[in-house]
Order: sequence, then C-alpha cells, then structure tokens
Amino acid sequence: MEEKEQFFLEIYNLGIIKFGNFTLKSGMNSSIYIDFRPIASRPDLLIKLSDLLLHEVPSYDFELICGVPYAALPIATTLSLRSKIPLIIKRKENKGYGTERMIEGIYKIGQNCLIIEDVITSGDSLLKTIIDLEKEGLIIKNIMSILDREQGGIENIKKIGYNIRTLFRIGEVFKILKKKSFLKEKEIHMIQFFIKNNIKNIQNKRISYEEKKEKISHPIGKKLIDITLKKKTNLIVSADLIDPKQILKLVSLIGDRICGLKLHVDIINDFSFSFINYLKNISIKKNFLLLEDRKLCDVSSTNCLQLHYGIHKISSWADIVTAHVLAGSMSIQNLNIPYNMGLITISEMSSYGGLYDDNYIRKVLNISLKNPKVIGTVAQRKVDDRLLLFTPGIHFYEKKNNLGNKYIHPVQAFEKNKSDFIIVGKAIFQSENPKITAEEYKNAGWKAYENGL
Ligand code: 5BU
Repeated sequence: MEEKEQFFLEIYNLGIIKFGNFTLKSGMNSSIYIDFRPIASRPDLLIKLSDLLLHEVPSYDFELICGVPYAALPIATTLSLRSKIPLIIKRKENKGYGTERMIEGIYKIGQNCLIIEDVITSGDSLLKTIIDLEKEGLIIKNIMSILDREQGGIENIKKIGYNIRTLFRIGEVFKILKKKSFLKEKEIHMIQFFIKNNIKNIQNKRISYEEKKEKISHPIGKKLIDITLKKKTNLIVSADLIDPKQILKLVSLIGDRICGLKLHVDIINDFSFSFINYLKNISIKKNFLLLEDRKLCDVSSTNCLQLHYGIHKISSWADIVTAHVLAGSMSIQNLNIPYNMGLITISEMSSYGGLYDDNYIRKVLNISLKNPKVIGTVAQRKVDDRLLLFTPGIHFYEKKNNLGNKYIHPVQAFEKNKSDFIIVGKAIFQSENPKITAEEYKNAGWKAYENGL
C-alpha cells in the first residue's frame, strides 16, 4: 500500500487532478477533472506505473496489450516494453481511407488481450475498445484501469461479464490526499459534492422534471416542462407533411397528447400566415409548443436573417428553433431572438455515420451551456442536467431504415440517455390510427420517464 500511496502522491504532483468546472468526454459536467496525460513525459513514473500494473495482472495472464485511446497509449506501450508482451493499437476512429482497420499491429484470432484504461467513468469508451477487439476475434480476459471515478463504470463493465480491476479508486485517493494535507478547504467541499452526486449516478437515477425546471433558466424551457407535467406527456410529434391541411388534421388527432409539434416549415406547399396563425391558435388552445427544425448553420448575420425574414418569418411564430453550431459559438449569438423563444442546439444527430466525434459533441455542449438562449440539445447520450435533452429517431419496432436513419425505443432513450423529450415522426403520422399511436408513444414515454426516477 505504501508503494502505491507514494506513487499516487508523485503523480498528483504532476497536476493530474484539477478542480473547477469541466465538461467530460461523456458530455457530463464535473467539478473534478482527472488527466493522466502528463505521465507520458515522465518515463520514471511510467515505469513505476507499469510495474504496479504487472503486480496486479501477471504477464503470463495475457498475450497482447491494448490501451484505450489516447491517454492510455503511453501506459500500454511502457507495459509492453517492461513485460515484452506485444502491443496492439486501437484507432479512435476509422481512417476513412486505405485498409480502414480499427486495430493496428500483429495479432491472431483467439489471442488473449489485456486492455488498459486510464480513468474509468461510465465505461463507454472502454466498451467501444472491447467491441472493436472482439470483432477481430481477440479474447478479453483482463481489463485494468488506473483510476475509477466511482461513477458506475466498473460495475457497468462487470455487469456485462468482464473481469475488470482498478489500481486506485477516487474515494480512496481523496482520503490519501486529505490525510497528507494536500487539499484546500474548497477542494474538500468540491469532493464531498462530487461523491454525493456519484451516489445518484451509480444508482442510475435521472433527475425529475421538477428538479430540471429549477436548473433551466430560459422561460420557454420552463414552459415546456410545465406543459409536460400538466399533460403528462414528453412526446413531441414531428409533422413532416407537405400539405397544411394534413398537418391540421394530424394536430386535431394528437394535439391533446403532445407537449410540442415539430415542423419543417420549408417543406410545406402553399405556406401561408393564415395556416400558421391557425396552427398557433390550436397550439395555445391545446397547450403545446411549436418547434421549427430549421437547423440554422450559418454565420450569425445570415442565421439572423433566416430566423426573422423570408416568407416564413420563423421568429414571429415558433417557440423553439434548432441550430447547428458548426460555425462556432458566435454563430448563435446576437440573433435578436425574442425573449420567449428558445434554441435547441444539435450536438449529435440520430442518423448512421454522422461526422460528429466526442470532441465536437463536447464543444457543442459547452457552447450550449454558456448561451442563455439555448434550452437544450439533440444528442444520443446523457448530457448535463442544465440542458433539456431531445431525442429524435424513435420507433417501437424499427431499428434502422435504408435511408440512414437509426431508431431506438423510448425506453432506451430514457433509460440509457436520460432523455427528456422523444420526437416521433413517421411512426405516428404514417400509422393507420395516429390518435391511438400517439397515445401509445405518449404512455411509453411517460412510463419510461417515471421508471427512471
Ligand atoms: P422520423 O419520421 O421519426 O424519422 O422523423 C424524425 C424527425 O426528426 C425528422 O423531421 C428529422 O428531420 C428530425 N431529426 C432527426 O431525425 N434526427 C436528428 O438528429 C435531428 C432531427 Br436534429
């Protein structure tokens, strides 16, 4: 223990734990950030770390070593050099050219590979590595992580049958740091808060709409939650129809069952303000919001023109508008958005093969949290509690279609991603009885939400 403790204090002095406000790879916010990358510049510590790891998993127990990209790569490399066991490298993303291999190095089907992860949070990136190695026919008998943030990752991986161990646990290292008086008073408070939150995470609980309302500052975000609570529905129907009459007919059937109606106003033939005013009146009477899925994606001045002018004059009637932030944080600033209109950013779409990666998603979430007009985002993962999470690509039966759309069941959206709102299109408006189908999706969404509490 002494040796491990001593080692931890040495790496702590490299600044591997930071206190503040951070967005993690998963999109979650945290007051504590752990980064093992500085160790790469200290060969002496890399060697010590490898020896500690080899003490836990003796080298006769594996035939290959693979580090979860990228932070664990120098650690896995040192371990390979110390143990003389071959290293293989997992790519984070497909190169998109050449061999398109995800695993580089020399290996044979059936070989037993040790995986090294630096910090384990939810276990999601580790799982991606496991899947890619298994696809190549490799066997994962042992997984070692350096530090467990005690946020359920180890349990998640064990639950699906893998043997995973960790060198350090966050609770235990905090005790060491406190005992050795390495922590300031403020840092101790941050740690206590972090641990309290962790307990909730491990129990895999979501926060309620009431709690969420406290965290959302924008009036339209609060209004959407009020409607949801009052009507007991988190269902938004996407009325992707080109005929205004069909949209109005659909709304007359489903209006009582939804908290929002999403439009693509530019696909509507014969768009007119009499239609939109009529729809707006119904939305007030039936108590749901109008979302325009415009996906603004230009520089701020053009976004502004697209929002306020042209034949659709979106800002004059829509409660919520969607926007990409590919052009940067400024692109959704200074849009002169009315005070009672909110923005939904798009962090990650629901289609197959999207070009988003973890880094992009993290940046969009960061931009979203900093812009007071943003009420939430579209993503395929859990996001910070201060953002509402909207999930399109919902279907009871379909998993994908041949146009690149990917679908999940409402239960998955709420259980896995802790979604707040499901967006359903064709499954409802193309069904034989949209009224009954909408009722089914409404009930499924509400039950899935309640089950997660
Ligand atoms: P569907 O019929 O349930 O597939 O309709 C989904 C709607 O949501 C459709 O209007 C899409 O344009 C929209 N959408 C989506 O499918 N995926 C996304 O990531 C985003 C929007 Br953002």
